[in-house]
Amino acid sequence: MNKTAVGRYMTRVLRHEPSAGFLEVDEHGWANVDELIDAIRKVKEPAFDRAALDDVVATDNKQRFSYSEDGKLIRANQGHSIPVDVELPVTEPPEYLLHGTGAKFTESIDRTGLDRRSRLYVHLSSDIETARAVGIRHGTPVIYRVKSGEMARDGFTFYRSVNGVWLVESVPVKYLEKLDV
Ligand code: HQG
Repeated sequence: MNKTAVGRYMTRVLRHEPSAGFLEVDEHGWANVDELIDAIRKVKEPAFDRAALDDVVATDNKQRFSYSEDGKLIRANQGHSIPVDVELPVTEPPEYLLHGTGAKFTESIDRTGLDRRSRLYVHLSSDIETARAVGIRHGTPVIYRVKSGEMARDGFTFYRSVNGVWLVESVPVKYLEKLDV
């Protein structure tokens, strides 16, 4: 089984385009496990089953997916573009967080700050390796340091996903500084 391809397909249908998996996703991001397995069988892996899905969920390198307590539903932990509320806990952030991006975006970011683009939130990380890896996806990486503590004191709400990604609706320019890395 090509786990990476299945995982990519799952992020696409669970975060962005449920119709591509003939699925419905509820207001909290949950989709029916059996329907997802059927979709993966049709589109990617004819022999896919629950054990294979358990394996994809358990071994995903960013722990992108969770089951409901009864195991009948599944959702992406974060990263959606469709409007869902995955009931993330509001969490007090550390004094600083990081955002990795591509050099091609910095002129715009320096003018307008970070905004959520096609996703529901701006994604932030707490370590430099992750920020760099996120940035490299967009070309030459650039890392911003975000004054998250000051933002929280100014009333911004931060959420922490189960896999350690920090989320916030936007980051105005005054809370950003480019790191020399
Ligand atoms: C940039 C992956 C111009 C922003 C990763 C980013 C992450 C602006 C890009 C997760 C801007 C959006 C999210 C502005 C923001 N002007 N560019 N005003 N504001 N941008 O992919 O943060 O594998 O939607 O800097 O690991 O790169 O999907 O966000 O470069 O955790 O689980 O617009 O996706 O995780 O790109 O990545 P993305 P991201 P998964």
